[in-house]
Amino acid sequence: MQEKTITKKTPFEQEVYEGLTAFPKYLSSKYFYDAIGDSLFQDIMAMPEYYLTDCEFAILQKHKSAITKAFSEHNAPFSLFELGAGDGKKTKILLKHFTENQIEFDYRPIDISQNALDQLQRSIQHELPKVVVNTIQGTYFDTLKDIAEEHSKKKVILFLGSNIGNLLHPQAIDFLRQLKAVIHEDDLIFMGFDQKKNPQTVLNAYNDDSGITEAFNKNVLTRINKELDGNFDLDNYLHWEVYDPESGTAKSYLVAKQAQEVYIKKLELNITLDAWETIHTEISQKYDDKVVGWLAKEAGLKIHAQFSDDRAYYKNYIFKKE
Ligand code: AVJ
Repeated sequence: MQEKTITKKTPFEQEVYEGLTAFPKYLSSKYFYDAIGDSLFQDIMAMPEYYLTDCEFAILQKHKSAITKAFSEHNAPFSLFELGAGDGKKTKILLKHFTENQIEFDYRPIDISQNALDQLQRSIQHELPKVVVNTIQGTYFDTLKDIAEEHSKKKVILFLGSNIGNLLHPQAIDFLRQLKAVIHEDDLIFMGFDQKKNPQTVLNAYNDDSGITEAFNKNVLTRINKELDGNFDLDNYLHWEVYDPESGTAKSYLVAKQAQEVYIKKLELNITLDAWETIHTEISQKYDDKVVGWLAKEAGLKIHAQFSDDRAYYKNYIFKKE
Protein backbone atom coordinates (compact mmCIF):
# COMPACT_ATOMS: atom_id res chain seq x y z
CA MET A 1 0.00 0.00 0.00
CA GLN A 2 1.23 3.43 -0.80
CA GLU A 3 1.86 5.73 2.13
CA LYS A 4 0.67 9.24 1.82
CA THR A 5 1.50 11.91 4.32
CA ILE A 6 -1.10 14.58 4.44
CA THR A 7 0.38 17.56 6.23
CA LYS A 8 -2.14 20.09 7.27
CA LYS A 9 -1.08 23.66 6.67
CA THR A 10 -0.69 25.89 9.70
CA PRO A 11 -2.68 29.15 9.69
CA PHE A 12 0.57 31.00 8.93
CA GLU A 13 1.26 28.78 5.89
CA GLN A 14 -2.28 29.06 4.69
CA GLU A 15 -2.46 32.82 5.00
CA VAL A 16 0.93 33.37 3.40
CA TYR A 17 -0.12 31.19 0.49
CA GLU A 18 -3.42 33.03 0.06
CA GLY A 19 -1.94 36.50 0.42
CA LEU A 20 0.97 36.02 -1.96
CA THR A 21 -1.12 34.38 -4.68
CA ALA A 22 -3.80 37.09 -4.48
CA PHE A 23 -3.86 40.28 -6.52
CA PRO A 24 -3.00 42.73 -5.08
CA LYS A 25 -0.72 40.85 -2.67
CA TYR A 26 -1.11 41.10 1.09
CA LEU A 27 0.21 39.59 4.34
CA SER A 28 -1.33 39.92 7.81
CA SER A 29 0.29 42.15 10.42
CA LYS A 30 -0.43 39.53 13.07
CA TYR A 31 2.65 37.74 11.73
CA PHE A 32 4.98 40.63 12.64
CA TYR A 33 5.13 39.29 16.18
CA ASP A 34 7.71 36.63 16.96
CA ALA A 35 10.53 37.18 19.50
CA ILE A 36 12.25 39.61 17.10
CA GLY A 37 9.00 41.36 16.18
CA ASP A 38 8.05 41.74 19.86
CA SER A 39 11.38 43.36 20.55
CA LEU A 40 11.08 45.66 17.51
CA PHE A 41 7.63 46.70 18.72
CA GLN A 42 9.16 47.53 22.12
CA ASP A 43 11.62 49.76 20.23
CA ILE A 44 8.74 51.37 18.31
CA MET A 45 6.95 52.21 21.56
CA ALA A 46 10.10 53.99 22.74
CA MET A 47 10.43 56.13 19.56
CA PRO A 48 9.60 59.83 19.96
CA GLU A 49 7.38 59.70 16.82
CA TYR A 50 5.22 56.87 18.19
CA TYR A 51 3.00 58.98 20.44
CA LEU A 52 0.33 56.29 21.09
CA THR A 53 1.96 54.58 24.07
CA ASP A 54 2.85 57.81 25.87
CA CYS A 55 -0.65 59.17 25.33
CA GLU A 56 -2.37 56.12 26.75
CA PHE A 57 0.06 56.10 29.68
CA ALA A 58 -0.78 59.77 30.35
CA ILE A 59 -4.52 59.09 30.13
CA LEU A 60 -4.34 56.28 32.69
CA GLN A 61 -2.18 58.40 34.98
CA LYS A 62 -4.40 61.47 34.72
CA HIS A 63 -7.76 59.72 34.95
CA LYS A 64 -6.99 56.79 37.23
CA SER A 65 -9.40 57.99 39.93
CA ALA A 66 -12.30 58.43 37.54
CA ILE A 67 -11.52 55.11 35.85
CA THR A 68 -11.38 53.36 39.22
CA LYS A 69 -14.72 54.89 40.15
CA ALA A 70 -16.28 53.62 36.94
CA PHE A 71 -14.86 50.10 37.37
CA SER A 72 -15.82 49.75 41.04
CA GLU A 73 -19.30 51.27 40.91
CA HIS A 74 -21.53 50.07 43.78
CA ASN A 75 -18.35 48.58 45.31
CA ALA A 76 -18.89 45.32 43.44
CA PRO A 77 -15.71 43.21 43.32
CA PHE A 78 -14.63 42.59 39.74
CA SER A 79 -12.35 40.49 37.56
CA LEU A 80 -10.12 42.53 35.32
CA PHE A 81 -9.44 40.63 32.08
CA GLU A 82 -6.81 42.05 29.77
CA LEU A 83 -6.52 40.96 26.14
CA GLY A 84 -2.91 41.04 24.92
CA ALA A 85 -1.49 42.06 28.27
CA GLY A 86 2.17 42.13 27.16
CA ASP A 87 4.46 43.67 29.78
CA GLY A 88 1.54 45.31 31.63
CA LYS A 89 3.42 48.59 31.98
CA LYS A 90 0.32 50.73 31.50
CA THR A 91 -2.04 48.42 33.38
CA LYS A 92 0.15 48.58 36.48
CA ILE A 93 -0.88 52.23 36.90
CA LEU A 94 -4.44 51.01 37.47
CA LEU A 95 -3.44 47.93 39.51
CA LYS A 96 -1.42 50.14 41.84
CA HIS A 97 -4.23 52.66 42.22
CA PHE A 98 -6.78 49.90 42.90
CA THR A 99 -4.59 48.40 45.62
CA GLU A 100 -3.93 51.76 47.27
CA ASN A 101 -7.66 52.35 47.41
CA GLN A 102 -8.58 48.89 48.73
CA ILE A 103 -10.58 48.06 45.62
CA GLU A 104 -11.61 44.38 45.50
CA PHE A 105 -10.54 42.83 42.21
CA ASP A 106 -8.45 40.12 40.62
CA TYR A 107 -6.34 40.46 37.49
CA ARG A 108 -6.56 37.97 34.62
CA PRO A 109 -4.07 38.87 31.91
CA ILE A 110 -4.48 37.05 28.60
CA ASP A 111 -1.65 36.71 26.12
CA ILE A 112 -0.56 34.38 23.36
CA SER A 113 2.93 34.26 24.85
CA GLN A 114 3.31 32.14 28.00
CA ASN A 115 6.72 33.71 28.42
CA ALA A 116 5.22 37.22 28.52
CA LEU A 117 2.62 36.02 31.06
CA ASP A 118 5.26 34.44 33.32
CA GLN A 119 7.32 37.61 33.30
CA LEU A 120 4.25 39.74 33.97
CA GLN A 121 3.16 37.55 36.87
CA ARG A 122 6.63 37.72 38.42
CA SER A 123 6.91 41.47 38.06
CA ILE A 124 3.48 42.03 39.64
CA GLN A 125 4.31 39.66 42.50
CA HIS A 126 7.39 41.77 43.07
CA GLU A 127 5.94 45.28 42.65
CA LEU A 128 2.34 44.75 43.78
CA PRO A 129 2.34 41.60 45.91
CA LYS A 130 -1.26 42.09 47.05
CA VAL A 131 -2.70 41.77 43.56
CA VAL A 132 -4.25 38.36 42.79
CA VAL A 133 -3.10 37.34 39.30
CA ASN A 134 -4.46 34.41 37.26
CA THR A 135 -2.94 34.25 33.80
CA ILE A 136 -4.70 32.81 30.76
CA GLN A 137 -2.63 31.70 27.78
CA GLY A 138 -4.17 31.73 24.30
CA THR A 139 -5.37 33.80 21.37
CA TYR A 140 -8.15 36.36 21.94
CA PHE A 141 -10.47 33.98 20.23
CA ASP A 142 -9.78 30.87 22.38
CA THR A 143 -9.85 32.84 25.59
CA LEU A 144 -13.27 34.42 25.03
CA LYS A 145 -14.61 31.12 26.38
CA ASP A 146 -12.71 31.64 29.64
CA ILE A 147 -14.19 35.11 29.97
CA ALA A 148 -17.67 33.82 29.17
CA GLU A 149 -17.41 31.18 31.92
CA GLU A 150 -17.08 33.77 34.68
CA HIS A 151 -20.64 34.31 35.91
CA SER A 152 -20.28 35.01 39.60
CA LYS A 153 -18.35 38.26 39.43
CA LYS A 154 -18.51 41.55 37.62
CA LYS A 155 -16.21 41.63 34.57
CA VAL A 156 -14.10 44.43 33.16
CA ILE A 157 -12.31 43.71 29.88
CA LEU A 158 -9.26 45.80 28.94
CA PHE A 159 -8.02 46.09 25.39
CA LEU A 160 -5.32 48.75 25.25
CA GLY A 161 -2.84 50.09 22.72
CA SER A 162 -5.32 50.79 19.88
CA ASN A 163 -4.78 47.19 18.85
CA ILE A 164 -8.29 47.32 17.41
CA GLY A 165 -6.80 49.60 14.73
CA ASN A 166 -5.38 46.59 12.91
CA LEU A 167 -8.94 45.59 12.02
CA LEU A 168 -11.10 46.88 9.19
CA HIS A 169 -14.41 48.28 10.46
CA PRO A 170 -16.49 45.15 9.70
CA GLN A 171 -13.91 42.99 11.53
CA ALA A 172 -13.81 45.44 14.44
CA ILE A 173 -17.61 45.25 14.73
CA ASP A 174 -17.44 41.48 14.68
CA PHE A 175 -14.79 41.51 17.40
CA LEU A 176 -16.83 43.93 19.57
CA ARG A 177 -19.87 41.69 19.10
CA GLN A 178 -17.88 38.73 20.37
CA LEU A 179 -16.88 40.71 23.44
CA LYS A 180 -20.46 41.81 23.97
CA ALA A 181 -21.53 38.17 23.88
CA VAL A 182 -19.36 37.31 26.93
CA ILE A 183 -20.44 40.17 29.22
CA HIS A 184 -23.47 40.88 31.35
CA GLU A 185 -25.41 44.07 31.98
CA ASP A 186 -23.11 45.79 34.52
CA ASP A 187 -19.85 44.59 32.96
CA LEU A 188 -17.51 47.00 31.18
CA ILE A 189 -15.18 47.03 28.20
CA PHE A 190 -12.31 49.55 28.39
CA MET A 191 -10.60 50.15 25.06
CA GLY A 192 -7.95 52.42 23.54
CA PHE A 193 -8.58 54.10 20.16
CA ASP A 194 -5.97 56.28 18.46
CA GLN A 195 -7.66 59.45 17.21
CA LYS A 196 -7.61 61.35 13.91
CA LYS A 197 -5.18 64.27 14.12
CA ASN A 198 -2.76 66.22 11.94
CA PRO A 199 -2.08 63.71 9.14
CA GLN A 200 1.66 64.48 9.30
CA THR A 201 1.77 63.42 12.96
CA VAL A 202 0.14 60.09 12.11
CA LEU A 203 2.38 59.50 9.10
CA ASN A 204 5.54 60.22 11.13
CA ALA A 205 4.55 57.64 13.75
CA TYR A 206 4.78 54.92 11.07
CA ASN A 207 7.64 56.35 9.05
CA ASP A 208 10.61 56.89 11.36
CA ASP A 209 14.03 57.70 9.89
CA SER A 210 15.77 55.19 12.13
CA GLY A 211 14.31 52.29 10.13
CA ILE A 212 12.72 50.53 13.12
CA THR A 213 9.24 50.49 11.59
CA GLU A 214 10.75 49.33 8.30
CA ALA A 215 12.45 46.40 10.07
CA PHE A 216 9.18 45.63 11.90
CA ASN A 217 7.25 45.61 8.63
CA LYS A 218 9.88 43.45 6.91
CA ASN A 219 9.88 40.99 9.81
CA VAL A 220 6.99 39.15 8.17
CA LEU A 221 9.30 38.41 5.21
CA THR A 222 12.07 37.36 7.61
CA ARG A 223 9.65 34.92 9.21
CA ILE A 224 8.66 33.49 5.82
CA ASN A 225 12.36 33.02 5.01
CA LYS A 226 13.07 31.33 8.35
CA GLU A 227 9.93 29.34 9.01
CA LEU A 228 8.78 28.49 5.50
CA ASP A 229 12.19 28.32 3.85
CA GLY A 230 11.63 31.32 1.59
CA ASN A 231 14.20 33.44 -0.19
CA PHE A 232 12.93 37.03 -0.01
CA ASP A 233 15.80 39.50 -0.40
CA LEU A 234 14.80 42.16 2.14
CA ASP A 235 16.96 44.85 0.54
CA ASN A 236 14.80 44.69 -2.57
CA TYR A 237 11.79 46.14 -0.73
CA LEU A 238 10.84 49.63 0.39
CA HIS A 239 8.75 50.26 3.48
CA TRP A 240 5.98 52.60 2.33
CA GLU A 241 3.36 54.25 4.53
CA VAL A 242 0.29 56.18 3.46
CA TYR A 243 -2.34 57.91 5.56
CA ASP A 244 -5.77 58.86 4.26
CA PRO A 245 -7.14 61.61 6.51
CA GLU A 246 -10.66 61.06 5.16
CA SER A 247 -11.00 57.40 6.15
CA GLY A 248 -8.47 57.68 8.99
CA THR A 249 -6.61 54.65 7.68
CA ALA A 250 -2.81 54.37 7.81
CA LYS A 251 -1.62 51.59 5.51
CA SER A 252 1.78 49.90 5.35
CA TYR A 253 3.22 48.35 2.25
CA LEU A 254 6.35 46.59 1.13
CA VAL A 255 7.13 47.73 -2.41
CA ALA A 256 9.37 45.69 -4.72
CA LYS A 257 12.13 47.94 -6.07
CA GLN A 258 12.67 45.65 -9.06
CA ALA A 259 11.05 42.61 -10.66
CA GLN A 260 11.77 39.49 -8.68
CA GLU A 261 11.08 35.84 -8.24
CA VAL A 262 10.62 34.32 -4.83
CA TYR A 263 10.49 30.63 -3.96
CA ILE A 264 8.91 29.46 -0.71
CA LYS A 265 10.02 25.88 -0.39
CA LYS A 266 7.72 24.75 2.40
CA LEU A 267 4.70 25.88 0.35
CA GLU A 268 6.18 24.70 -2.95
CA LEU A 269 5.25 28.15 -4.12
CA ASN A 270 6.94 30.28 -6.75
CA ILE A 271 5.79 33.88 -6.94
CA THR A 272 6.86 36.75 -9.13
CA LEU A 273 6.67 40.43 -8.35
CA ASP A 274 6.83 43.10 -11.01
CA ALA A 275 8.94 46.17 -10.40
CA TRP A 276 7.02 48.45 -7.94
CA GLU A 277 4.46 45.78 -7.14
CA THR A 278 3.14 46.04 -3.57
CA ILE A 279 2.51 43.72 -0.65
CA HIS A 280 0.02 45.31 1.75
CA THR A 281 0.95 44.38 5.33
CA GLU A 282 -0.93 46.44 7.92
CA ILE A 283 -3.66 48.94 8.63
CA SER A 284 -3.55 51.20 11.68
CA GLN A 285 -6.98 52.80 11.84
CA LYS A 286 -7.51 56.25 13.41
CA TYR A 287 -10.88 57.14 14.90
CA ASP A 288 -13.17 59.92 16.06
CA ASP A 289 -16.15 59.87 18.44
CA LYS A 290 -18.62 59.41 15.58
CA VAL A 291 -16.89 56.34 14.21
CA VAL A 292 -16.36 54.79 17.66
CA GLY A 293 -20.03 55.43 18.52
CA TRP A 294 -21.06 53.81 15.26
CA LEU A 295 -18.85 50.72 15.77
CA ALA A 296 -20.21 50.32 19.31
CA LYS A 297 -23.80 50.66 18.17
CA GLU A 298 -23.35 48.14 15.37
CA ALA A 299 -22.02 45.70 17.96
CA GLY A 300 -24.90 46.28 20.42
CA LEU A 301 -22.76 48.37 22.78
CA LYS A 302 -22.88 51.99 23.91
CA ILE A 303 -20.23 54.47 25.02
CA HIS A 304 -20.55 54.85 28.80
CA ALA A 305 -17.55 57.16 29.39
CA GLN A 306 -14.41 58.39 27.65
CA PHE A 307 -11.01 59.72 28.69
CA SER A 308 -8.53 61.70 26.62
CA ASP A 309 -5.03 63.15 26.85
CA ASP A 310 -4.51 66.94 26.80
CA ARG A 311 -3.96 67.10 23.03
CA ALA A 312 -6.85 64.69 22.26
CA TYR A 313 -4.44 62.48 20.29
CA TYR A 314 -5.85 59.33 21.85
CA LYS A 315 -8.93 58.19 23.76
CA ASN A 316 -9.94 55.35 26.02
CA TYR A 317 -13.65 54.53 25.95
CA ILE A 318 -15.77 52.51 28.35
CA PHE A 319 -18.46 50.46 26.60
CA LYS A 320 -21.47 48.77 28.15
CA LYS A 321 -24.17 46.58 26.69
CA GLU A 322 -26.86 48.66 25.02
C1 AVJ B 1 0.18 47.44 18.03
C2 AVJ B 1 -1.37 47.53 16.24
C3 AVJ B 1 -1.33 49.28 17.84
O1 AVJ B 1 -0.80 49.86 14.49
O2 AVJ B 1 0.03 51.37 15.80
C4 AVJ B 1 3.33 50.12 15.18
C5 AVJ B 1 1.48 48.31 15.47
N1 AVJ B 1 2.74 49.04 13.42
N2 AVJ B 1 4.04 50.57 14.14
C6 AVJ B 1 -0.11 50.20 15.45
C7 AVJ B 1 2.50 49.15 14.71
C8 AVJ B 1 3.71 49.91 13.08
C9 AVJ B 1 0.54 49.12 16.30
N3 AVJ B 1 -0.48 48.34 17.08
